[in-house]
Amino acid sequence: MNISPLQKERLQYEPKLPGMLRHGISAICVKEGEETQSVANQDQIKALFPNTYGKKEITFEKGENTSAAKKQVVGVILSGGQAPGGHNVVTGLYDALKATNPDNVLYGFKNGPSGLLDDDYIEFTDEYIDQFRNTGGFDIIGSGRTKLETEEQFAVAAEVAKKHGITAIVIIGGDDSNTNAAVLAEYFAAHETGVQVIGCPKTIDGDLKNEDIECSFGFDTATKTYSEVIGNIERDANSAKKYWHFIKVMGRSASHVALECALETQPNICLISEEVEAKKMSLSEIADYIADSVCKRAANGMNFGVAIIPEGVVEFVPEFKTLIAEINELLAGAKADEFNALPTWEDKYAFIEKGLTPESMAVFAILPQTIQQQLFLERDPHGNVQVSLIESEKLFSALVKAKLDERKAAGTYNGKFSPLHHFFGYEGRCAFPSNFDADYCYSLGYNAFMLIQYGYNGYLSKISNLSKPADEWVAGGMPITKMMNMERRHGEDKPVIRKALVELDGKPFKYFEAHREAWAVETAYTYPGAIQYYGPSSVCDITTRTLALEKGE
Ligand code: FBP
Repeated sequence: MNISPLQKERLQYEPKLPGMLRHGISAICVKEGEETQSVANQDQIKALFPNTYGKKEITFEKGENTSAAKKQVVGVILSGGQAPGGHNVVTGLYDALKATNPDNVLYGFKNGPSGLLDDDYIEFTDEYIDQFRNTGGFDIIGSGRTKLETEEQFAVAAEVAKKHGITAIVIIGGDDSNTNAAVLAEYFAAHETGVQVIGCPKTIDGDLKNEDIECSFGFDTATKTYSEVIGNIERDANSAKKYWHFIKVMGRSASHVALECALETQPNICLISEEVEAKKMSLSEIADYIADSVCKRAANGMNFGVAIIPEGVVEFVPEFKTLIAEINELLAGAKADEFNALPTWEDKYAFIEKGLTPESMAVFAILPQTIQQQLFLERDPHGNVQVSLIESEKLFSALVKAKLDERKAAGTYNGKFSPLHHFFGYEGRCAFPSNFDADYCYSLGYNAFMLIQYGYNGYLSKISNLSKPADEWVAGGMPITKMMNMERRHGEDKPVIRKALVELDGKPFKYFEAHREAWAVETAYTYPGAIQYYGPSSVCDITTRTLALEKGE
């Protein structure tokens, strides 16, 4: 196989484990902590998880390994969007499993949870796994978005597990996948299958975190990758001095990625969806906010700038949410055919005008025509508008342009506005994991096996103290039920891990808030440069600004 020089080097990199896991498998013992309670709705969660609720949190320590000698046959699944480091979770799991007993077996179910249901798997060997050490991507077994959530699916999973003598399943996924891991763990316990389930916290979006999980893996590498290119663009903007760059960054719902990139690069503007929602900002208010920065900078002779737009922002604009709901209603059922049969956009526009409330029509009317058409063309299988496909970077630059035209006409602005658009998302999801993610993920996988070996079920692999050097990291496990509360989802009350949105009273946002007024007017850009894999630890092993600020560093 032809591999790049960097990949060749990275295959040799030895990920760092937490100090307490460094003394060899035979010297890892368990320290049990307190019994746990769910973060809210304790009675309901306890009733739904009678076999797995209330278990103790645990940490691993140096000491005699007292786990039962038993052959382990483990299945691993990668679930959802790619996140750098996923391969290392698998290699860490494999190494701990083989170091414990060379006869242990690791299966990888292919293409996400559907691989388990379809009994589509590979058995890992040294030769196969060694090609993937410290590399990005999920191509080691593939990923998928099938949800494991119904009793029928659980019964199939139990059958497949029985067929192969599987003793444990490791699910590497986000908040939804780990919620489902907890439900599967409860099912296996209730049906006395003897199969354990362990989860690992993954997502570049950074929205699977709570008082136990300091961050999900992949967030570090993805945000460093985006920050590198945003910094490069800032430097280009400051060199050419002629473009305003509107940069959308991934993060389906929460704005952690946008905020971290802003902390790393100090752009002129960064929208935070959670703030937009809290302040009930309208599209027009957001456009004015950006236009103010454009005007102030133009007045100082700077007709250039950089604005970061979080992918999910439009869904946090209350009036836009209402508009989407009305459009979904307008095209429900047979009305979609009636609409699609109309020959011209003018006819369609008249249909829309008749169907929307005046308030929503006013919002619709200010959208650029390409976005208006996108709202009606790109629909999911249920006929709903696919908000994630809306090019919000273009939407906001068009709205800002309209504001600037008005200001020009009023004589309050006399600059030049040439916008350019970018979307950074997929570029960061499969990057070579940073040293942090390579170490963190390997530790998560290694630790997941220790949880299996000690018989835990329905636990999330937990590595904490992450802002410190790896030898000070703390390895252990937390019952997933501890992280759960009841939420209304698709018309039903469900037990779920709460999605962590950006906290407006949290330290990362507060830092940003304290500086953004200056950044909006000045050119205060910072250029993080590319991820460094080799060199001084002060450059290679640093984690995110978000984590450092959260830890008060
Ligand atoms: P996960 O929540 O599964 O980790 O995925 C998050 C994400 O990377 C988002 O940032 C993005 O909106 C979405 O996946 C894109 O999904 P897809 O890969 O299906 O296009």
